[in-house]
Amino acid sequence: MNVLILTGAGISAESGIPTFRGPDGLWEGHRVEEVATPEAFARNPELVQKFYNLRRRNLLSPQIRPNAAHDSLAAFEQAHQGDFLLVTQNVDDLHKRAGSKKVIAMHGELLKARDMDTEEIFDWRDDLTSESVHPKIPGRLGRLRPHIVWFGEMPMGMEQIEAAAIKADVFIAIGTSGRVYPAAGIVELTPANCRRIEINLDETPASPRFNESHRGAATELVPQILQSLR
Ligand code: BV8
Repeated sequence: MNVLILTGAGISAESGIPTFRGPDGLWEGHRVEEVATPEAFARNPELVQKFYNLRRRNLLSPQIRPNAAHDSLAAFEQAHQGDFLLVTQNVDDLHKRAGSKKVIAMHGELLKARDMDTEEIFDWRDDLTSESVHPKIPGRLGRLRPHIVWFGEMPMGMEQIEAAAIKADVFIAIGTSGRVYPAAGIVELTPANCRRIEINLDETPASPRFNESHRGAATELVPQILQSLR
């Protein structure tokens, strides 16, 4: 049984990381679509770097930890015989910290930085500023950006994601509002006989595309539904 999982901000909400489009979905009065763009970064790099520096610091604070939904996905992958792929839209590292191995962070990773010219990618846990120095070239200053996929940029791993979608027997979308493409379109790529399951607190624009929509919190429903697949 080939299993494909797609997670969104809702799976990290109970770990204390705010979602994008909930009541607290604004950042300093900006919608994520306004700040997370190459244009915003070109126009006001300090504002965009600050947006990510604050989120990176928050992610690294001790009270932010994987929750039962992250943990149950890692345990399921460990025990699963067939193909398994976990695609996340989240830029936090909670799936990796929970022990998930086959993870594609299709919108990038908050704890990585990328050189804007050489495209080199580095682990990065500090603030990123215009003074940040290339880890291997001491004289190279201010050419580092967050390794994040902004609106208008191509998500990571799309070929691998599409290859997994077309042969999925089970597709589970967890804690995503189904508003951002191409992530929200992955469900459409799964075969007609694929069991499509949505786990979300609320109805979403994508709900009609699923065979089963389970309403409730990820920490409660994800362990239950994964258990039923064993
Ligand atoms: C691209 C990184 C083209 C930044 C993000 C059609 C096709 C293709 C593109 C488009 C299209 N139509 C429009 C577009 C453009 C755009 C787009 O989709 N715009 C939207 C707003 C309409 N897409 C893009 O720009 C993408 N790129 O298309 O490139 C291209 C083609 C060729 C060559 C070059 C380029 C890039 C999109 C990626 C943008 N980056 N993130 C950052 O994180 O700062 S997107 C951002 O939104 C986050 O990654 C986030 O993950 C993502 C989606 O949000 P969700 O994860 O779903 O979170 P949300 O808050 O919305 O919802 C949370 C859900 O959880 C809710 O439903 C809630 O009910 C639920 N929940 C809450 N608590 C719980 C819970 N559920 C269970 N338990 C709980 N406890």
